[in-house]
Amino acid sequence: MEFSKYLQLSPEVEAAKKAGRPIVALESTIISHGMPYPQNVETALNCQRICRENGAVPATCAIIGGKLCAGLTDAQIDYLGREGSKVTKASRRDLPLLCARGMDGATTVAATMIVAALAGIRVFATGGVGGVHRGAETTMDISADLEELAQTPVCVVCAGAKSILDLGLTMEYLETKGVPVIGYGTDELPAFYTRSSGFRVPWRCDAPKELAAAIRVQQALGYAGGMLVVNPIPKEYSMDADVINRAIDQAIADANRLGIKGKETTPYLLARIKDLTGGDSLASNIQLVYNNVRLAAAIAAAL
Ligand code: PSU
Ligand code: MN
Repeated sequence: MEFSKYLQLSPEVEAAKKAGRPIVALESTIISHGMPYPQNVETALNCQRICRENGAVPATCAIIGGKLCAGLTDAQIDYLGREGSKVTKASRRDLPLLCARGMDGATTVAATMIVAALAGIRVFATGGVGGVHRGAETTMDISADLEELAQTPVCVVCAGAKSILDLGLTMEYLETKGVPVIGYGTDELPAFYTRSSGFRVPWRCDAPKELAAAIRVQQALGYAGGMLVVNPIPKEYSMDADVINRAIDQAIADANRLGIKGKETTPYLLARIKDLTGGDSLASNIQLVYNNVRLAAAIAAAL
C-alpha cells in the first residue's frame, strides 16, 4: 500500500499481527509532554510490561525520523522521555510535515489513533483524552482528539476527562459527533483524578467482552468512527475532589495570567497541577494509566 512506506511496525508488533494476537496501542505525547522525566519513561515501560502480562502486545506509537512507528524500542522511549517538550507534540495536523521532513513527533491521542488504524490496531489505552476547553466559547480551543474519535475506527480507553476541560461541553460535542461514550462499570463520566464528575454517560458496560462485541459491530458496519471507553481510577488511588479541583482552578488562573494558549495549554496545566498537589496528581495519573492498559489488554484479547 502507498502508506506503508511511512509506517514502521516493530518486529514484535509485526509478528503479533501475523499471528492474530491481541495488540494495544499506546501514545507518546503523554511521555514527552504529559509527565516529567524520569517518571515518564518508567511509566511508559511499565505500561508495556503490564500490557504483556495481560496477554497483549504493546504498540507504543510515535513519529521517529519521519516514520509513523507502532512499537518502539526501549531506547526510543527513553529518548522521547529525556527530550520532553523539545520533541514536537504531534496531532493530526502535524503528521504530513513531520513525515515529509523526516522529523520526530510525540503523538497525541488523535495522531496515535491514526497510526493505530493504519497498523490495523483497534484498541488503544491512554490516560486522558483532549476535549472542549473551559472558555472554548471564545477561544475555540477544542482538541482534535474529539474529531478523530468521530472518524477513525479505534477504541480509546481513558479515565474520563479532567476538569481542566469543560466536561459538559465535551460530552455534548461527542454526542454531536456520534461517538459512543461507554462507562466501564459506571454510569458516570469519571473525572480522571476522581471517579465521578456528575455527568452521566449514555452507555455502560461491565465486561470487556461487551466492549469487544460493540467494536465488532462497528467493524462489520464499516462506518467511520471510534469509541471512547471511560474507566474510573481505582478507588485507592483517586484524589480528594476538593484538593484536586482547587489545584485545577489555580492552574487555569495561572495559565490565563501567563497567556498560555493552544497546544501548550494541556502540558502546562498538567505540570502546574502536579506542582500544586506536591506530586500527588502524578502518582494518581500513573496508576490510572496502568488501570486503562489492563482493561485495553482485556478488550483486545476478547476481540
Ligand atoms: N491529558 C492528560 N495527559 C496527556 C494528554 C491529555 O491527562 O498527556 C495529552 C494527550 O496526548 C492528548 C493531548 O491527546 O494531551 C491533547 O492535547 P490538546 O488538548 O492540545 O489536543
Ligand atoms: Mn487545543
